[in-house]
Amino acid sequence: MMALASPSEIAPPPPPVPITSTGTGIANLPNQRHKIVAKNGANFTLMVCGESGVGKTTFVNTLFTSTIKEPKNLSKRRLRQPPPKTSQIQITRAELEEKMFKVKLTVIDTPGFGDYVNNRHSWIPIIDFIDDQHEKYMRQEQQPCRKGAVDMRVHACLYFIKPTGHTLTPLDIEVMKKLGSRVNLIPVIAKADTLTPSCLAKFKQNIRDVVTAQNIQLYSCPIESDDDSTTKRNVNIMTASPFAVIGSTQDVLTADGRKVKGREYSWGVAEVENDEHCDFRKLRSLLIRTHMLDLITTTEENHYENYRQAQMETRKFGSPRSQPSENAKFKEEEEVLRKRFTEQVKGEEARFRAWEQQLLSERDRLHKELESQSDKIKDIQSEIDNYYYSNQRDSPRTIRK
Ligand SMILES: Nc1nc2c(ncn2[C@@H]2O[C@H](COP(=O)(O)OP(=O)(O)OP(=O)(O)O)[C@@H](O)[C@H]2O)c(=O)[nH]1
Ligand SMILES: [Mg+2]
Repeated sequence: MMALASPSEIAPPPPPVPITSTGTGIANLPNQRHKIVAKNGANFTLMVCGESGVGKTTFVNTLFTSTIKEPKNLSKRRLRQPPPKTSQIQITRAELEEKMFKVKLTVIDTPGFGDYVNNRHSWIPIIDFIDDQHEKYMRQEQQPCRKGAVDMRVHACLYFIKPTGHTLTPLDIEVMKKLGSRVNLIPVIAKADTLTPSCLAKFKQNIRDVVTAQNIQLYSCPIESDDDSTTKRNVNIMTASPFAVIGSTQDVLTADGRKVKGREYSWGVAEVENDEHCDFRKLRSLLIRTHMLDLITTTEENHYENYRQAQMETRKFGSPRSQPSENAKFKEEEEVLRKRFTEQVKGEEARFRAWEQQLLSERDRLHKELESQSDKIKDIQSEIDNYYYSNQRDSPRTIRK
């Protein structure tokens, strides 16, 4: 059951931390890598997905308003009201710059799934989109001139989990498995302000257990570092996963007079950028400060490479390659057909076995019948024999013979 956190369960907030467009800390990237990437600037693409109405668009807007002054496509008016339902994939771009280091940030907001009659296929366009970007990049790479190549491969995908307080749903498990094998998947608990701290801690543990049991592949960042404080910070960030977030673009006034982004309740304010209230700051830090480069590198070296290799294998053996947009759909249909076929075969096998069993018991019955009939015949035969024997003994004719 969802329960509002009571004021007694929310710890007093730490002092406010100002976030500005130059406060993203990208220049803290390890020096050599920083130099390499800084030459051209980096492209970083983030995707959000999850069930309908879980707070994805609000989160994207919160991330932008707390990080960048004026993101493209994001008017002030749009930020004042709750976002309308997202009906198609929506792309917002912004540029982050710090100490001459540029990052072109692209955020992909996706329509929520789970509210259709047919849930099974409503997330397929998201998987298609991810595969499509790998495919487009691979084709561009094969061209003689690769200048101006467009790269929208997804470097991190935030999967929003409904704050039910229970565990992952079968739909979550199914979609997370598909995503985890394609992108750096980061689980996020939406609307953390609707759960009490103890309920949230239990929920996080339940999710971790299911992720392990179901073998769901999540992004795991390198934790060890030469510098102890960095290692400590990395441990601190990763132990927070799944990241609980509160989304809000509204400025509200706290009891102690601070103006913060948050959600107002009769008992107080749930603050977006308060580590005691949620993990928003940890998640933002992982994405655009501490692990952005690792997310980009692992996408290139693991996920893109897996896709490229799989495609090359398919082509090598000469089977006609389908478009990635068809792949997921095709695979899905193939899976359904395979399941149906297996079920039919199983059904037929069971029917055959029952029939075989029936025949065997009929055979046994007939054997027994045959045995009893032959016993009867034997009895009759011996009766006849006895009869003849006694008759022959008593007959004078027989004696004469
Ligand atoms: N309590 C609470 N409500 C939230 C939070 N984030 C968003 N909401 C509310 O949840 C509702 C849905 O938010 P959206 O951001 O549109 O959700 P969405 O996942 O983008 O929805 P779709 O586009 O339909 O998939 C809105 O009324 C938001 O104000 C949160 O952190 N806490
Ligand atoms: Mg939306």
